[in-house]
Amino acid sequence: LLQGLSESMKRVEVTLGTANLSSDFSKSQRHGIDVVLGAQWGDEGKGKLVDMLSQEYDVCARVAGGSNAGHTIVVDGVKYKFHLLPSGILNPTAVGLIGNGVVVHLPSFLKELDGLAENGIQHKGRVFISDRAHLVFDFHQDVDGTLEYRLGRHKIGTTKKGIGPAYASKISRNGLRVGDLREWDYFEQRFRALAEHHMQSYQGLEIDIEGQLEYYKSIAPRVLSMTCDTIELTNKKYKEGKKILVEGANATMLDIDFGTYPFVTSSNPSVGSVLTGLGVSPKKLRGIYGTVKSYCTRVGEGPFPTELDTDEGVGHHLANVGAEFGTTTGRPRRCGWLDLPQLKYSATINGFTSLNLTKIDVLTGLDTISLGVAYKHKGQYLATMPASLAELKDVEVEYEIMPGWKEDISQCREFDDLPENCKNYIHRIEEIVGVPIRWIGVGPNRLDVIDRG
Ligand code: 2SA
Ligand code: GDP
Ligand code: MG
Repeated sequence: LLQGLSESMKRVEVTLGTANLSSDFSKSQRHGIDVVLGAQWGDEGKGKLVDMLSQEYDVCARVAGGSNAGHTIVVDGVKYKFHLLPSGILNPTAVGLIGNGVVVHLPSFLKELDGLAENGIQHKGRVFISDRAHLVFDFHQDVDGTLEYRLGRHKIGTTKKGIGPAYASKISRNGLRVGDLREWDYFEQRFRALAEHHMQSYQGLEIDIEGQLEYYKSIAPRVLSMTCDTIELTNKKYKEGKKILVEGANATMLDIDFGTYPFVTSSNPSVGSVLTGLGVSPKKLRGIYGTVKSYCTRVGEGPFPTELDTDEGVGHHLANVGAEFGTTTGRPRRCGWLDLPQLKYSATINGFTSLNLTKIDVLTGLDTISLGVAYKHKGQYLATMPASLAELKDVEVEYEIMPGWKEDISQCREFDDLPENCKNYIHRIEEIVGVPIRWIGVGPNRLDVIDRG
């Protein structure tokens, strides 16, 4: 009996440990940089929040990752897909910054800019790229594919956009940066050395060095016209009282340090990258908005404790109603129930001031909704997210089962318009995670959102 009691007390501690909702200090008037981050495994709907918020911001910045990211925004039924550019660029008065922490594949960057122009979105003079941002070359993408191929059934499931190999060049100190294009001889010499190094390291890899150099020489003037010291620019804008929004890419569980290593990306998509990828002091941060899908998805390999089979039942419902396909690669996303031990871990790391709960409309029609509230391993409750993949693969998730709702909620614009069972689900998440849910997404369109202000 005593053992049972102590187990259930532990369970209460694990699930309700942070039941007091911390206040959202970002609502205060203090001037500061606001940040939108992914709280799960990505694709939570960060782009949509950034697009909504950006209407009130002067600067929107990307700070980490590269063209692996994919943000879909729907405005008046028109879909926009962003990979390298900040989604906030849709605000015609906002400036878009690509910070020093981003790795940039220039052909993709220029293509995305041209795509904007084709859609009638004027970007001249509004896009700036850091001279310190590292370059992703085509051969980095080839190497990404080769490494995945070599791993066979142990592959990471990368987007093959060359992200890992480009960050590897950066860390190995033989990478090239956007600003290197300013001094052609230096660029050429370092490019030749980097290309040779890769050809020596990967048998069979062929790089058309002369063709690549010719291409980079030809685009250099266009790229350099948008290149600047974004550290200086950001801090100057901050000083002038301009409103700055950071658009996180990927998500905390894909973080190279905090995620399910090695099934992660090669950057820090959590809050730290705002400092290292933009060059601002932590004292300047204000709102840290964690974006959370009302269920969980993951694209690529790696452990996923609350995963469901997407061929049938609820998993099939989530994948289909939620249209869960990768924005960059079109791959089907894996789906499962909302995982609160994971979300609490993410909230601890990032210090979310409020949450943006998206896609709750996708849960409409389910008879019951399961909420993952605790992890157990070998019969014992776990207080933290295990670092060991073997342990994480083996965790048993304890669920609370809540009644669902059938009413169409897509037109709801006030919290009180939502069905009682939907409100209970939201309240339970807040109670367990201890962070207020400010935004609730009820559809993909810009206006399909409840803002509890
Ligand atoms: P990479 O390419 O080296 O960063 O891949 C390493 C892991 O990171 C995952 N990853 C992502 N997960 C979710 N969304 C991402 N962006 C696209 C999207 C993905 C797509 O918005 O849908 O289209 O497939 C993204 N980018 C990287 C990846 O799956 C690996 O697990
Ligand atoms: P991101 O990478 O976090 O920006 O997210 P993605 O754009 O990759 O994936 C999120 C998808 O969900 C996009 O297709 C959005 O249009 C869509 N979406 C965002 N919020 C909502 C919502 O509240 N309801 C529904 N049904 N779709 C949403
Ligand atoms: Mg995405």
